[in-house]
Amino acid sequence: MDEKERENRGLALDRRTFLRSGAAVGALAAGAGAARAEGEPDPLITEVQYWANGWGDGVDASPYGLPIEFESDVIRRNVPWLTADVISSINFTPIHALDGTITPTGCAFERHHSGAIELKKEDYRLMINGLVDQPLVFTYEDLERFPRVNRTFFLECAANSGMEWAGAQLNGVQFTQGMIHNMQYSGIPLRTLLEEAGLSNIGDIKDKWVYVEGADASSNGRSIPLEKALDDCLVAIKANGEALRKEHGYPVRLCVPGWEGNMWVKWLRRIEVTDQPVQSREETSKYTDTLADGTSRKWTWVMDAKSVVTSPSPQMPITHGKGPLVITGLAWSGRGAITQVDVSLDGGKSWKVARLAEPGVAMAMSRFYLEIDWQGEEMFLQSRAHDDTGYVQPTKTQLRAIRGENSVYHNNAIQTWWIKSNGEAENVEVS
Ligand SMILES: Nc1nc2c(c(=O)[nH]1)N[C@H]1C(S)=C(S)[C@@H](COP(=O)(O)O)O[C@H]1N2
Ligand SMILES: [Mo]
Repeated sequence: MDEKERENRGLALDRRTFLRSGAAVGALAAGAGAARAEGEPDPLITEVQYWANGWGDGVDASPYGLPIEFESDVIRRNVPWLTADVISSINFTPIHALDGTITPTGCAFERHHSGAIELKKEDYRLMINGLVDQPLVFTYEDLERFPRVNRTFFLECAANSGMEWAGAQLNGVQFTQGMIHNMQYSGIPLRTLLEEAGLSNIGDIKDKWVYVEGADASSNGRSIPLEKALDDCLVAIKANGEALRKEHGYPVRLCVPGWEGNMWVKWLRRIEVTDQPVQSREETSKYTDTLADGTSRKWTWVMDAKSVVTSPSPQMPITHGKGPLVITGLAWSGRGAITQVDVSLDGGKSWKVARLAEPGVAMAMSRFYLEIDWQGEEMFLQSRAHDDTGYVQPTKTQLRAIRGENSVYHNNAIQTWWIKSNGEAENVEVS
C-alpha cells in the first residue's frame, strides 16, 4: 500500500504522532513482554511489515482449512508407556490450549480397541433385532430420512485421570484430564429407531436392555438399560456440523449422554433388545472399579461431576509476570448441568465462586473463569464443580476413603496445580 492509497482509505497517519505517543505505547508493549527501551517506537506499528506489503494466500490455498502453523503444538498427544501399541490405543485432547466449550474435532481425543476402521456410507448397515416386533436393517440413507435433533454432549473415557489414583503423576492437564471431548451432535433419537422396530411385546421396560456393538473387530459391545436407550441416547451422523471423523466412528456413532465413553459405540452396527445384560468383556473385566478390599463395584455408568483448571497449568505456565491473571477451566457432570464452580488458590482452604461463561447445559461442558490480581505468590490452584442434583466434586482424600487406591476408572477428584512464583506449574496433591 503506497502513501496515496493510505490516504484514500483514511489510514494516513503522521509518523510524528507515533513518535510522540511512543512512551505510552512502549509502556503497554513492555507489559506484554516486548523488550524495548521506553520511548522507543515499536517497528510493528511504525514500519510497514511484509504481510502488509503484497498478496496473502488466495482463497483456494487450503480447500479444507487446518490451523495456522503457529498453532502446531495444539495437537493430540499420547503417553507412550500407557498402552502396548498404537493400535490398541488412546490419545489426549490438548484441553490446556483450548477455550470455550466445543472441542474442535481435529484435536479431540480418540480411543479405539482395534484401530480406527474405514467404513463407507454405502457399506453401512445398522441392524435392530432381539425383542422387537420387527427386526430392521437401516442404511445410512434410511437414517438421514428420520427427524433429527442437535445436542451438545461431553464424552469422557472412564479411564480419564486413571493414572492419578495413587498419586500425582503426569505433568499436564492434557494427560491428567484430556480423555474428554465435547461436541454438538446431529442425530436421530435412538427411541425413534427402536419404536420403528416396535416394542409392543416387551412388557416392563425396566428389566430390559439393549446390547450395542460396533463394526470394528473389537466390536466394543456394551449392554445399556432400555430405559436409558429410550430416554436420551442419540444415533449421531454429524459432529460439530460435519461428518464424524473416521476415528470418531464415521459414519455413525452412538451417544450415551453423561455415561462413560466406552458405551458410546463407534461405527455402530447392531442394537439387540434383550431381557438381560450380556456381561461382555467391556462391562466386566474392563471399566469396573476395584475397591479397597479387592471386590469390584458393578457398573458405574454415570460420569460424576468433575472440573479442572486448564490454565494456568503445567503446560500453560504464567509467562506475563505480575498483575491481571485469567484463571480458566472446564467443568462437566453426567448427572445434569453444572450450576457452580469454585476456585481455590490455597489448596482448598478457601474458595471463590468462579464465573460461568454460559449457563450450564445438562451433560455438556461448562467453561469457567476467575480473574485475579497475581502478585507472584505461590498458589495451590484447585477447582470444584457443583451440578444441579446438588452433587459436589470430591477431594482425592474423600474419594479414596470410599474407593481405596486400587481403582483405575472413574476418578473425578479435585486436581491441584502448584503454581510457583516464577509462574511454572506442577501436578501435586495436597492433604
Ligand atoms: N466400536 C468401538 N466403539 C468404541 C470404542 C472402540 O474401540 N470401538 N472405544 C470406546 C471407548 S473406550 C471410548 S472412551 C470412546 C472414545 O471415543 P472417541 O474415540 O470418539 O474419543 O469410544 C468408545 N466406543
Ligand atoms: Mo474409554
